[in-house]
Amino acid sequence: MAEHESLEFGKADFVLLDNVSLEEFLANLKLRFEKGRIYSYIGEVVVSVNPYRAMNIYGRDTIEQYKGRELYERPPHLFAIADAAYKAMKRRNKDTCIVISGESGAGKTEASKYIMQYIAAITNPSQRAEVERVKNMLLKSNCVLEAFGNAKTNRNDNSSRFGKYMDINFDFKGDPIGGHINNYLLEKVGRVVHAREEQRMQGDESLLRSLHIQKDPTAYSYIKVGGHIKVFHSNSTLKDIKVLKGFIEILPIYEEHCVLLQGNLKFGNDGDVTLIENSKLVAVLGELLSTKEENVEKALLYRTVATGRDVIDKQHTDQEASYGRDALAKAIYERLFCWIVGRINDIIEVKNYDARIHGKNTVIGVLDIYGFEIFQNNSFEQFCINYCNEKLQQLFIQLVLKQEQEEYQREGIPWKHIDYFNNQIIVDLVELQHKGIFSVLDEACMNVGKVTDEMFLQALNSKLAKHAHYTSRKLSPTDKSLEFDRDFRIRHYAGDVVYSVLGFIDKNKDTLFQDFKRLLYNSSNPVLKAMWPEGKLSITEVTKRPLTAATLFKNSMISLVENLASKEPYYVRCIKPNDVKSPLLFEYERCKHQVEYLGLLENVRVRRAGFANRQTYPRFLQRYKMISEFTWPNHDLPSDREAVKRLLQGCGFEHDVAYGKTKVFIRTPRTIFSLEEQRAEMVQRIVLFLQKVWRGTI
Ligand code: AD9
Ligand code: MG
Repeated sequence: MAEHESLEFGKADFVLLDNVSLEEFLANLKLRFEKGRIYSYIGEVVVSVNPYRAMNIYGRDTIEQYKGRELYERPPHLFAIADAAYKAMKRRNKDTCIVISGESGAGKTEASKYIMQYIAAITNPSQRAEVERVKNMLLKSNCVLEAFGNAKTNRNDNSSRFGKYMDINFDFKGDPIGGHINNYLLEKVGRVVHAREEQRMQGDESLLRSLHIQKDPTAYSYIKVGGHIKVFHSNSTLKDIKVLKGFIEILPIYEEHCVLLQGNLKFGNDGDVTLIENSKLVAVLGELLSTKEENVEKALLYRTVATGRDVIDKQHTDQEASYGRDALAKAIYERLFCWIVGRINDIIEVKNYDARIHGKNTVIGVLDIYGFEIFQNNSFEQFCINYCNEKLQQLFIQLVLKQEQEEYQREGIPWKHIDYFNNQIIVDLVELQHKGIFSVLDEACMNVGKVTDEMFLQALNSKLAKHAHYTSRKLSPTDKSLEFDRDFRIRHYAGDVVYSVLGFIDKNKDTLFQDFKRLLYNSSNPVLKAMWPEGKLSITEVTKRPLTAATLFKNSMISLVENLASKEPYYVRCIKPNDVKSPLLFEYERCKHQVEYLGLLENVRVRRAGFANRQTYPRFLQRYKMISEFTWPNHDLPSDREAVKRLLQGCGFEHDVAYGKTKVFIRTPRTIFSLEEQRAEMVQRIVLFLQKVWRGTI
C-alpha cells in the first residue's frame, strides 16, 4: 500500500477495494482520474488512464523519488514499474520486459517514452562517455521512428502504425551498453495508399524545394484519397527535422517523398495502349530514384513474363498499372522504414568489444505496439492489429495467472483457481493451422487470379459456420449491419468488429512485380540498390512463391510472444477515458468496457483470492518490527520467519496469513491497514519519546 496517499485520492492499489465489483473498481478509477492520479496498481500491474494534458510528474525530482524504491513506498507511477524491472534485472541477473497494452490512443507510446527516459536518467552515474552515447541514441531513435512510422488516424493524432519492441542491453554495472529494435508489422497499406485525414507538412523551405516537395499536402493524391501518409509527423518541429537530417541523411526523405509523388501518377489508355497521363512526373521519379526515366516508365507500364523459353514484355492494363504503382509505393515505404530501423540498430548494437570485456549482459525489453482499433471500415490491417492484441491479451492471461501459481507453488502455498475469460479461442480462430482465418486466406491466395474476395468469404462461412466468435450475413441472415458478399464479424476480447473482405486477397499476396525490384536494384544510388537484393535475379530464376503477409505476420507474432514469455514481465495497462481527447471527461461506459475486456477485475480477484500482499521476511520485519515486543528493536528468534510468525500471532492475525518459504502472504487488505495503523501509532510514540529524551525531560 502506498502510505503516502490519503484515501481522498481513492485506493492506490485496486487490491485494497472493499468489494471487488465493477462499480467499485470504476468509482475508484474515476475518483483517481479526477484527482489527477492517473496511475494505480493491481499488485505489480500499473493501470494508467490517459490524462490528455501535460502532467508535472515526470521531472528530475520525481525520478529521484522513485530511484531504488520499492513499489509500495511511493504513489503508483510508471517510474516505479520501470525501477522494479530494472532492479529485478540487476539483482537477479534476469532479463525482464515491460509490456504496454491498451487500445489506440490510450497512451502506450507516451508511457514507453517515459519508461525509457527514466531508465536513461537512473543509469550511468559515472557518466561514461560511451554509455551516454548509447543512451542518447536510444532516446533519439524514438523520434526518428515516430516521424516515419506514426500517422494521424481518427483514433489518435499520433498513432503508431508499427509495433516496436526495443531491447536495452545492460552491462554488469547496470548501465546501458546497447540495444536492438524489432519493428513489427508495419501497417504500410493504411499508411501509404488509403487515407483518412489530411496531413500537414512542414519543414525547412530549401530542403523541401530541393526535393520537389509541395508544402500543400493536398497536392498529393495519396493524401487526398484520405491516406495516413505524410513526410513528417504533424507535431514535428524544425528541430525534429534537423535531428532527422543529421541522423539518417537525406535519402529516406527523398524516398518517402517519391512515394507521395507516385500517387499522382495517372494512367489512361489510347485504344489498346496504356499511357501515363502526367509523364513529367516520371522524370522527377527517375531523378529521385537515381535511375533512367525510360526505365521507370517501362516498369510502370510493362511486365516481363517468361512463357516457356521466351521472355516477353506484357503490357499492363491501366488497372494493373495502378495496382503496380500502389504496390511499389508501399514497398518503397516498407523497405525504407526497415532500412532506417537497420541503420539505428547498427548504431545502437552492443559492440563486440564491450560484450567481450563485460561478459554476459542482461536485457530489459519494452514493447509498444499498435492498440486494438475499430474504424468505420475495417480491413486486413485492422484484422492483423486486432489479432496482435488478442495475442498480447493471451500472454497477459497466461503469465499473470502463471506467475501467481508459480509463486504459490514455489512458496509451498495452495492455490485456488479463479475463473476468467480465456481468449485462446479467438487466437485459434485466427491462427490455427488449416482451420483458422489466416489459413483459409492463404489457401485462397494459392489460386492466383481465380479466387475473389467474395469466394474467400464463402470459404470462411463454410469452415467457421459453428464458431461462436465468427459470423456473417449468410450465417445470421437477419443481421442488417452485415453486407452479404462483403462482411464478416469477429467477437474479439475487446469488442465486436465487422471486417470487409474487400482487398484481403491482394493485401495478403502483397506482390510487387519483379520489374520494379529490378528497376530499383539497378539504381545508381548504392543504398537504394542494397534495399532490393532480389532485383538481381533474372526473370527465369524467380519462381519461389514468397510468404504471404498473413503468414509473415503470424510468424512474427509468435516469435514476439515467445520472446516476451522468456523474460520476467511487467505490465502497464492503458485506458482511454474518452474519445474526444478531453482531460476532464471520464466516459463511464467507455471505461467500463475497457476494464472489462482487459480483464482487470479478474486480475484483482486472482491477486486477492491468493493474497493481497506478500513480502519477504526481512522486509516485513524492517517495516513492522516496532509493533511487537518480540521483534523490537531486534529479535532473538532462530529465523526471521519465526519472528514474523510471533509478531503476527501477537497481533491476532494468524488466521489471515500464510507462511511461505521466503515470504509472508497476507490475505486481506484489512490486515495490512491494521498493521500500518499500528505502525504509524508506534512511530509517533517513538518520536515523542525521542523528543523527550532530547529535551532531557526523561
Ligand atoms: V496507438 O495504439 O499508437 O494509436 P497509443 O500509443 O496508445 O495509441 P499515445 O501514447 O500516442 O497512444 O497517446 C495519445 C495521445 O494522448 C498523446 O499524443 C498525448 O497527447 C496524450 N497522452 C497520452 N499519455 C499521456 C501522458 N502521460 N501525459 C500527457 C498523454 N498526455
Ligand atoms: Mg502508439
